[in-house]
Amino acid sequence: AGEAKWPRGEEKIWRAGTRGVDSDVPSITKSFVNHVQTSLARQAYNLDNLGAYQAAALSVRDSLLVNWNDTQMNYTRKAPKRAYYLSLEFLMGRTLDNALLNLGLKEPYAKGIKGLGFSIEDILEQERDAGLGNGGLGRLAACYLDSAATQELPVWGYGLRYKYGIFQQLISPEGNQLEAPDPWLDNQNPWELPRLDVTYEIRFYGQADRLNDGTGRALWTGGQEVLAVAYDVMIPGYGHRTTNNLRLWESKPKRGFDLNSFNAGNYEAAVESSNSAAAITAVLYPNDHTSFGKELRLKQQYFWTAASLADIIRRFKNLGKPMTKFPEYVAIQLNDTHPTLAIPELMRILIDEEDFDWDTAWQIVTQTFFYTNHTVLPEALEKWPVPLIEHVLPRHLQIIYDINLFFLQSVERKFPGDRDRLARMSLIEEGTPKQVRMAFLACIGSRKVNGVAELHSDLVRTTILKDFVEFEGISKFGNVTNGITPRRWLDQCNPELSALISKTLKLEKDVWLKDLTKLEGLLPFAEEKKFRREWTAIKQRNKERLAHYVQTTLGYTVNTNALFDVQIKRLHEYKRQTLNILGVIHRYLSLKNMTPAQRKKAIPRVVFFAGKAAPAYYIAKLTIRLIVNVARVINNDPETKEYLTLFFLPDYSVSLAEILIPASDISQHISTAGTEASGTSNMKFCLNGGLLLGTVDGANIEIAEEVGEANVFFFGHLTPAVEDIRYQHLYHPVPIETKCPALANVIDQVSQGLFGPGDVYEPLLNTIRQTDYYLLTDDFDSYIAALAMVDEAYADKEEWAKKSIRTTAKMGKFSSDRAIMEYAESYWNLEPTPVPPGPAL
Ligand code: GL9
Repeated sequence: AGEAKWPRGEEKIWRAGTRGVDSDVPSITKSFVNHVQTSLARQAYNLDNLGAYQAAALSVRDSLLVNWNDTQMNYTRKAPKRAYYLSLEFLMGRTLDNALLNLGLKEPYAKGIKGLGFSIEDILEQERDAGLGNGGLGRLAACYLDSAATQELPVWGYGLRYKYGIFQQLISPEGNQLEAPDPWLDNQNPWELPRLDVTYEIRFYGQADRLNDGTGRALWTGGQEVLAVAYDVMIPGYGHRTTNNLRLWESKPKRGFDLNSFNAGNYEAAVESSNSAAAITAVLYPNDHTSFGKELRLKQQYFWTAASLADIIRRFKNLGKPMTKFPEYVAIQLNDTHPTLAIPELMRILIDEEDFDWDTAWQIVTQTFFYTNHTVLPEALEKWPVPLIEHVLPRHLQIIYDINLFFLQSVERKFPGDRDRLARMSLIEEGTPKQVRMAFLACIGSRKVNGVAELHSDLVRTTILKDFVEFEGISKFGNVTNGITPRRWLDQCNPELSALISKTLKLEKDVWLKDLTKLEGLLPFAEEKKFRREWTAIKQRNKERLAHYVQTTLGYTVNTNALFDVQIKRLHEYKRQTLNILGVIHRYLSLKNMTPAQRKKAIPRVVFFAGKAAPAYYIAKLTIRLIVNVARVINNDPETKEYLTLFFLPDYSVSLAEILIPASDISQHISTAGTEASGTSNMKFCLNGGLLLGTVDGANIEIAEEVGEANVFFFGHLTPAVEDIRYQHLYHPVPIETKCPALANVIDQVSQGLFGPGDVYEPLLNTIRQTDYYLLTDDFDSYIAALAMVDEAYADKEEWAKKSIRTTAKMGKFSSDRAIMEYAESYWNLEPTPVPPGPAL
């Protein structure tokens, strides 16, 4: 490529300007003090830990920005194909530690900060989590950004800059979940770059008039116009300079306030429309696995997809290519159906603004988009009422109807006279009101569709999208098994284990953290007693770190010699936290029935729960209440507390996961078979040498394939049986006392008030006594048997350590680097585009 001419002034004068912060301790110290004085306007005498965190963050940001600039410049120059990851959720957690590790600057910063009288650990604790997501789906997006940057892929994320992230969870004295706002931006956010000049106008409501001039065009006018403002978040790759971008949109009024009302003295009316504009990105919807059909949520989805597409198209147009080349330069990944409106929006732009005919436009669209499905739970499949879309997005409804018309015509040609099939496949579900089926729209508008683990992708192909597989052919429907970034989920959260691995493999961590299959080199060391001792000692210190956390937050002393048993995830019936807590009660009752001598032989166990329930999910909230009240009784029973205690840790977050995961001996992933699409925390636990107790579901299956079934604890019915069993529950119910006496007894104890007034729990218990949709009565006995196997295995410490080492050693497949490269190669057709050494122009 020809060298561009220096644009202004003298090149060497520009080049002599500072470029970030040098990596030596004196330079870091200087930059830190400089930020204390000139960015924060403080001094040594009034600098607290929070201020020190901010100064450190601003200093690190200087380096990130230089890399970010060079990366973007490089992409602009080389003009590679780019991919865009559209996700309503990015569950980023904290940034400072991750940025320091990815830049390789943790040590000099720790030293520099120490020299200034602060400790790096205290400073890192000051950062608030960026909780812009609900759970696995949002955290997956964050892991993928880390991996895309690490693989030097030209990938940007697009999302929303919620003013309030996922709610803060409090637990009342009765054990109820209470929600409080998460004002995460209140202390300023050093990691974002406001781009007040990058804005787009987004329209809602109004009317859409077809021009009827033979072109298919329409004019969309009137309604409300809102401004989308860009905020950029730097995403550093690990071990090199590529620093990608996550662009988050904030909504704001197009005009400050309504001047007519203002002049008439009606100040409330004057600011009303500005308030309604700001409301769009005010708060993250806290629901997982439910589709709600609320107008504000629809506005979020359109606001975000329209702003993102406008931005992507503007960048593409700078290349000077015709729009027909768009799919050669742009791939757009739809993270679930949330951004599906991008499909009719691109059609609208191509037809109404770019003057393309329908077929050409549809050709461009269907070459550009890719759709990932993340769940087969029926209640989670998004549907929007037709009248709502018509009201908010009148032009898009016309386009959706047109897409549907042409689509059904082509189905009719392939399957003539098959009326049922047409009804099943229509984008519009009949009913009052009619609804738009977003998964179908995402499917037919995309070049490829994938699920997130082998079993899940099979279920997508054979259940929810079966008709579409028959119509479009199987090759469009693939699988990309999820992954996790080993930087955050091993090196950052478990630094001692990371160091032991590097020492043992005789490799710099840069090597194996970028090629996680290298962990296999640990296998022979499982046989060495000395290594096992080191391995176990690290687990022990991680358990003590968690115990310290529990001590300082809940005021309880935890027995760190016990087996640590962890279930942390969103509260949901399908994930069966209820099965776990009923299992805990069963263990408690067994302990109570033992003689002291018998009890002495029991394996002491500490059970940890954490997770949030959707605020309106009554049954899930009752499960939390039950856990908290069982804990209160069991933890205070002098007969048993040596052998069994349990804790519900409030306000689960990425940062809390980073403490819990390295400390677990066993973790539970016990969804009813066929319901958990993948799960990703299962991978995190196993990577940190925690063993897995689970059902034959999601990615558990592939983990077992890798680490060997001897190293996991499986139980429960398999996916193909589930449907039949549910049918039996409905039409040939067997009383729980007959079917599962052990469970019946546990439920009785709850009902009779062993853990506080029993009537409170009746609605929860009835879900089990009645339809038992999630098969607790069918899986309980084998669950208890599996827990006993865990006890037995844990009794042999040497064997347990071997299992733990073998598990970590075989987790290479689950690096998100592998997953993102599958997307890049088999879906997006993208190539790594490294930043050349030295400063860019
Ligand atoms: C989820 C699935 O339920 C998980 O099994 C899967 O691992 C992740 C990521 O693919 O996606 N789908 C989904 O809607 N959520 C998931 O976690 N929900 C939340 O993020 C709360």
